[in-house]
Amino acid sequence: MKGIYSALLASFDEQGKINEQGVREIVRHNIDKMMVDGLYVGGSTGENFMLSTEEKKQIFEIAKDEAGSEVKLIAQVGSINVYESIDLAKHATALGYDAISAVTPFYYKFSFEEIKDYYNMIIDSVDNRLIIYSIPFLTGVDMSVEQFGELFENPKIIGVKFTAADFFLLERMRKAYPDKLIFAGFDEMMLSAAVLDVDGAIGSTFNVNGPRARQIYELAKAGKIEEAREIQHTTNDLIAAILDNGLYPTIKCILEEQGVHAGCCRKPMASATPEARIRAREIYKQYIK
Ligand code: NGF
Repeated sequence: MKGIYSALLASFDEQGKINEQGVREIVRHNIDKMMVDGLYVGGSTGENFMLSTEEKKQIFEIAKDEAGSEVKLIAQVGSINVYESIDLAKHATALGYDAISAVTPFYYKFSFEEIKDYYNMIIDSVDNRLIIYSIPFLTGVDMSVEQFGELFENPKIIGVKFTAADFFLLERMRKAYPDKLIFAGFDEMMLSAAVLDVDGAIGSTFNVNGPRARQIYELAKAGKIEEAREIQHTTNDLIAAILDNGLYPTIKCILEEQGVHAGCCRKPMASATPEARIRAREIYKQYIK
């Protein structure tokens, strides 16, 4: 399961309906052009938390149907409705997903015991493996190295997608759990995470910057830090420009520039304005074309 995974974007039409052909094109672009090792389906980048259960299942189905066994597939099934998560976990497992992942339950201030119960309920319902999705800046859920350790006591919980800038915690986790998979979640910090020996990375910008992401990761693993740093600098010029212009709408516009029908965002998330589209074209020409 190690390697570079694109956090898969979803494609919607102007009415907010899933554009199946667009999703298929995004999958193909990631496999054929970005050359990623896998896809993380139904994450933040997939605008998952704004979708109905049936729509989440549809995205899992389309991605699996298009990707087949060409790359590894991880289905993000987390929800504060744990019964929905279980339903999604069963669906993704039946489709043949290589692993499931679940964001820490959010909105309410759940205790650690409740969070642990949530993870065990989800993974114990399926014959599959689970990767914890930790993204404290969006969920407000911070866990300690010991708490991760308690979750890892379930052997079916095989790792974590670590979207945080806490490199002290990351280093402690790496040392404490050498056999668990740790995926870096912030693309702009990939070099630092790779130096700490993560097992891979999962990111939104890999949908348009996959080859550079792989270079950074592989150079860092080979100890070629200066070369990796140069590519991280260029990558971060790109990421800074994308963030400044609107993260997901800009990545979608950059894909559209390449003939991939990435479409609109799902409301209440706004799609790119005409000005943002023009800026996205400039970003594409400057950093990617
Ligand atoms: O989009 C976010 C939200 N984070 C992604 C990634 O961690 C999320 C990250 O690639 C993800 O993998 C998913 O669930 O879809 C950033 O977009 C990127 O580093 C730019 O900040 O924070």
